Amino acid sequence: MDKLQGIDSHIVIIGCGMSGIGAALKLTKEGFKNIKIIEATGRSGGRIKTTTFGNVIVEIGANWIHGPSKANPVFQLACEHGLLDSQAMSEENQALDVEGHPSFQSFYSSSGNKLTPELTKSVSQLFLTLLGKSKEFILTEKEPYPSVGEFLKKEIAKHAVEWKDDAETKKLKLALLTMMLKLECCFSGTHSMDLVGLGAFGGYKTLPGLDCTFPGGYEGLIDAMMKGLPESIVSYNNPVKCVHWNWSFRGANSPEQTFPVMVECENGETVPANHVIVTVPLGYLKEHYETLINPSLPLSKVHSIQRMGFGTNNKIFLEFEEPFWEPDCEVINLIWEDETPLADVKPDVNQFWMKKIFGFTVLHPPERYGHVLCGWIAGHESEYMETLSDTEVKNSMTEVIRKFTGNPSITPKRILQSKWHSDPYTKGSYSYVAVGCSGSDIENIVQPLPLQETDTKPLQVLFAGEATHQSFYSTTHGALLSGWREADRLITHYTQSPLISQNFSSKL
Ligand code: 6YU
Repeated sequence: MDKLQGIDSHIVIIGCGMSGIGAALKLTKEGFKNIKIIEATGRSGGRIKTTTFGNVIVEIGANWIHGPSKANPVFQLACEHGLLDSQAMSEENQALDVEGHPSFQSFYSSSGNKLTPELTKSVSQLFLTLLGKSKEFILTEKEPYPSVGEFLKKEIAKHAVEWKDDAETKKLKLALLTMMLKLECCFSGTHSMDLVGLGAFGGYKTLPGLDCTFPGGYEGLIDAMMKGLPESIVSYNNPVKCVHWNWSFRGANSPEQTFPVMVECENGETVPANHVIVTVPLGYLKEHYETLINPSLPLSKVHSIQRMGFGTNNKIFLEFEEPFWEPDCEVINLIWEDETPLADVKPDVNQFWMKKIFGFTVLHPPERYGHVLCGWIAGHESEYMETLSDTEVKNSMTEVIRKFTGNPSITPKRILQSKWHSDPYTKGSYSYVAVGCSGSDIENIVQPLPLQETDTKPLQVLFAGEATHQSFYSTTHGALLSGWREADRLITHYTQSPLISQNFSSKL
């Protein structure tokens, strides 16, 4: 193989999200000429999706750059394109390290009271310490319990017996810890922390830098990246039905040429290729792996796709005439006083779905956003919410806010909810390492086809996307790095010289 041959090779990228665009850009910059992106929907960006809500811009999908600092390629690109404000780009912001965890802020309880900082500080500290401990099992390779949830609950129980507080305070502390577990479900994109594998939990790595947002919207980065690609490179509204590989297909325009892979679209179009990079979300892959790839995926890959977790985290935007929160408040946490992590109760999802909301983030600054809150809800309750109308959700939110503030007249003006689970090309929000999984499951999913590459059976189907990144899964930077990784794999395939994307920002 040589580089010239590579430049002429036909490469199809399935999916025009961060990973697919990242792969296409790297290959284009390296001189590859025949690249095509096939995207099921009518837009680029995938789970990066910015929209308007009244007069303001909101994010339906990815919200923050997690760990905006030098090692984060999304941060680097955003800086290069001038998409961040000066505070986000400052050295101080980049140096702050909160280990990926947002701060706990205002705590409203279901009896309409605010909890005191004395109470909330010690409980927050306990939770963060236990969470830190749960990430250490990756080092020992031993798990006292299969899941993060079970470990946290056992530790909470041990601490609770030592508390010297009165019964009411103890109850409030346990209710607070329940809220923190719900927040963690949103963070991990899972229904319950009982589903997240303890041993693998520490495999997710955080980067320094205080999480920041895009003042003009995350999609501004997608637009900027797309400008680096030829306009006709994407075929939109064109869902791929099947990737046929390990065969010999004739090219439509050059019948003398044969290709080992052929992409078949739902509309009947067929696209022959030398290589295909599959970047569809894990949620989609879980539902369609049996028909999406022909011949079928090897069992090692199938088992890992089945084992890995992919859950739902949704947002509910609410606009108000006036704020009911303090001007410096960033997060409003909701504490249901009757809840405890120590009771093993099966929640009634349909009736009490709204109790799964851990709280609301306040969109800052008010000069840009007005008075808008973003509620966060994960898991089955979140998926149930997607079946409700905006009016039904708005009514429930009004009830909850009135109950927690004790103010019977607060009414949101406008509402917008995300629906990631019902999205047929995503089927959820992002991946997590589930009970029984390890980093080797991610490695298995990454493995290109054929598993054993030979001269007669060269590299054909490659896999990228957030769920394929060992330490940054569930993030936009994980997605981008995975796209670069597979582009590098192809570049190396033709040049045989390892190209490592260390100096990525200067190349793109
Ligand atoms: C981040 C954040 N963030 C909130 C919410 C969501 C996500 N993420 P894409 O899906 O983008 O592209 C694939 C394309 O394929 C797509 O366009 C499809 O239409 C297409 N496709 C599918 N089937 C097809 C077919 N058959 N034919 C053709 N095309 C097809 N990430 O960095 N910051 O704040 C958030 C958040 C509500 C839904 C997020 C965040 C995740 C990112 O959005 C996501 O990873 C990337 O955009 C994915 O890009 P991609 O290219 O891989 O797929 C300890 C521990 C815990 C671990 N978790 C901690 C991290 C917390 C994660 N983040 C928090 C969540 C928020 C708020």
